[in-house]
Amino acid sequence: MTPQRKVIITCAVTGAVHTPSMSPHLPITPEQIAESSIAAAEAGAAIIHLHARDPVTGKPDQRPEAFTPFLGVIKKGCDAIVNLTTGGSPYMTVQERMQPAKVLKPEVASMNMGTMNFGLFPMLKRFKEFKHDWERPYLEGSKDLVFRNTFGDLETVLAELSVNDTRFEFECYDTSHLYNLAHFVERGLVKAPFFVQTVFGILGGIGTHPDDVMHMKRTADRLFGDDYRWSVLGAGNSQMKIAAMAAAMGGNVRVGLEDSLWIGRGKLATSNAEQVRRVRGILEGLGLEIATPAEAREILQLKGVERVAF
Ligand code: KMH
Ligand code: ZN
Repeated sequence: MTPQRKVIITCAVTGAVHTPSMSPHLPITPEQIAESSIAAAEAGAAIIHLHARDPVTGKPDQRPEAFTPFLGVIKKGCDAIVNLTTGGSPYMTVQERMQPAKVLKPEVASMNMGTMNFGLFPMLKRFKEFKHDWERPYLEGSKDLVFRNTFGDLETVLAELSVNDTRFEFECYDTSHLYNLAHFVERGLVKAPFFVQTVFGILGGIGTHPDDVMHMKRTADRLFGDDYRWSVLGAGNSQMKIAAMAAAMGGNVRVGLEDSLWIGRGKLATSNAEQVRRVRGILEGLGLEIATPAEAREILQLKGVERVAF
């Protein structure tokens, strides 16, 4: 990994892991998603990772039309890089999951690098009351859920999005996912510099121990050398610890309410911007500088905002 002079902060503003009853601060409507994204960008996030939800029920919605109402507002309101999910929710098909990025041609789209279990059900221990019918079965159902990302699926996503020069946030939840990525690099389907988001603390993926972080970094260093740019995402209460650890080793960081609802022990974050400000404080405390969107575009060699389709 080439250590960078500046650190890229990604903010994942709503996601599909948490449900509306878990926090009144989780952005749901297009207005809330747009407002929260712009505030996160103003706080220092260079990349905004986006999912969409039904404005009434808060259920993940992967129709491109669900994204367009907030994308225009975000584009007008800040110069942050928009990163669209192709993960959607683990309940959706890959074809469904790919549609927003295919139609809207963002600078960056996420890509989940392997089939895995994706256990959301442990959250039922903490959250017991739900406002919407879909929330409890959504969490319970994850016991028997397979988050499908076969080699065929990955090939399809790579092929169909690369034609638009969309680049990827390669989400790697375990060491095998790094090897899957290495396979596509070897076949010439992924070009340097590529952005590797190592994900810690999802039940079904690697844990959150410092040894886990080191192991993912060492493996990525060995497989990719200087060809990759490293970022980390710690789920739940590991978010800031993992960000600090990786930043101290030259990595980039991702925060946001998609990954954690918290800002301290038992204390809900009141906004995405609050988490961005917190991680920014950690980074600056370590003597690191924050990358602007323009600098992040250069580091990741992105096509530029003028070439998106929204
Ligand atoms: N929710 C994160 C653990 C995606 O959108 O492609 C991973 C994620 C997946 O962001
Ligand atoms: Zn996501």
